[in-house]
Amino acid sequence: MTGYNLKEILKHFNIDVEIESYGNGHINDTYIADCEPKYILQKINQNVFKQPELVMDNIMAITQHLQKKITAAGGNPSRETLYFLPTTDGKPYYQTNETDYFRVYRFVENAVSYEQVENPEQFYEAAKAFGKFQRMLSDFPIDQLHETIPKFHDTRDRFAQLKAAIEKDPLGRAEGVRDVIDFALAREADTRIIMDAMEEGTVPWRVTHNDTKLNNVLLDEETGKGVCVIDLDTVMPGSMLFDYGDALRFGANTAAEDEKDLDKITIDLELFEAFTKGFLEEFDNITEKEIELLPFSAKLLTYECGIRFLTDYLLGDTYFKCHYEGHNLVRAKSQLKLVAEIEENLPKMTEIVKKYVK
Ligand code: ADP
Ligand code: GN1
Ligand code: MG
Repeated sequence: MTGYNLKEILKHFNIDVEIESYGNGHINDTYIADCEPKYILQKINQNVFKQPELVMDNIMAITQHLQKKITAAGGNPSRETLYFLPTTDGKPYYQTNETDYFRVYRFVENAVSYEQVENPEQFYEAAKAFGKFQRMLSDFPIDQLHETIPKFHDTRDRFAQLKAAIEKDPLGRAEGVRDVIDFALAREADTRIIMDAMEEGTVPWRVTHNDTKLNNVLLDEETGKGVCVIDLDTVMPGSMLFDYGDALRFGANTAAEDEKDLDKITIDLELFEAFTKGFLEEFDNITEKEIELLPFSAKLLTYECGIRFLTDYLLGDTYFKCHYEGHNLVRAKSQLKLVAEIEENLPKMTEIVKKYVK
C-alpha cells in the first residue's frame, strides 16, 4: 500500500470522505471514495510510467477529444469517458513533495468491469466499445501523443528484454524454467511480423488503447452495452492489431490469465467470433495487411504478454503486481499454453475473420 494518508490526499481534490482499495489492475494503486457521486483515486505507478506528467497530458487531451465527440452524438460525456477532477490549484493530478502522483476521476455508476467473459454477447459489446473508442480517436492528431512507455508493443524489443533477463538471471530462476524459456525462444521469427509491416507502412500507425483487457471496459449493469473504456495510461500511437489481439488474449481464453491447470486453457472460437464481429463493425478503413494479420495478432499479443510475465519472473517480479510467490511464472505458462492453442486454431480463426470483413 501507499503509506500515504489517502484521506488527506483527497482533500487536495476538495473531497473529504473515507476511502478503500478497489479493482484488480496489475499496475496502479486504485481506491474508491465513498461519496455521492463516487470517485476513483489512483496513485500512478512510477516504476512503470517514468514521466507521469506526460501520461496525464495524453489522457487529458484524449478525454477532451472524446468528450466533444460524445456530446456531439448526444451522449453523456461524464459517463462515457473518464472525467478527471482538478486539484484545488487547478491541476489534473496532485504531486506529493515532488515524488508521487495521484489523480481522481468519476466512478462510473451502474456499470461493471468483468474479470472473465460470461457469454459471447458480452464480449461482442466489449469489442464494440473498444472498436468505437479507436474510431472516435481516428482524427486525433497522433503526433501530439507522447510515447509514455517506449516500444510498448514492439515484440522484438520484448524478446530482446527476455534474452537479457535469461542472461542476467539475477535470482538463478532460469534453470528451473528451461522448457518455458525454450518454447518462448523458439518463436523469435514471429516477433518481427507486425513491427515489420508497420515499418513498411502496410499496417498504419493509429491512436490505440494498447491495454484492451476485458476489465478495462465498463459495461452497463442493465443493458450490457459498453459504457466507457478506462485505463487510458497507455493510449499511444500503435496498431489496431494490438488492441484486437490483446483483447482476445484475455477475453477469448477459456480460463483465467493466471490459470494453473493448463488443460483448462484454450481459445474459445465462439468468443473469438463475437469479438471479431463487434470490433470490425465499428472499425473503418482497415487495410488488407491488417485483415491478414488479425488472427496472428491474437497469437502475438498473447506471446508478448507471456514473455513479459516470464521476464518479470526472471528479474524478480518488479513490474506486475503479484499476489503470491511464482505468480508471474504461472501467468507466463498460462499465456504460452494459450499461444500453442491459438497456433492450432489459426486456420479456423482465419475463416471466421473472412465472414466479418466488410
Ligand atoms: P490498472 O492500470 O492498475 O489496471 P485501472 O485504471 O484499470 O488500473 O483500474 C483498476 C480497476 O478499477 C478497473 O479494472 C475497474 O474495475 C475499476 N475502475 C477504474 N476506473 C473506474 C471508473 N471510472 N468507474 C468504475 N470502475 C473503475
Ligand atoms: C497490465 O494495468 P492492467 O492490469 O490493465 C499491463 C498490460 C498487460 C496486462 C496483463 C501498463 O494491464 O500491458 O497486458 O497487465 N499494463 C501495463 O494482464 O503494462
Ligand atoms: Mg486496468
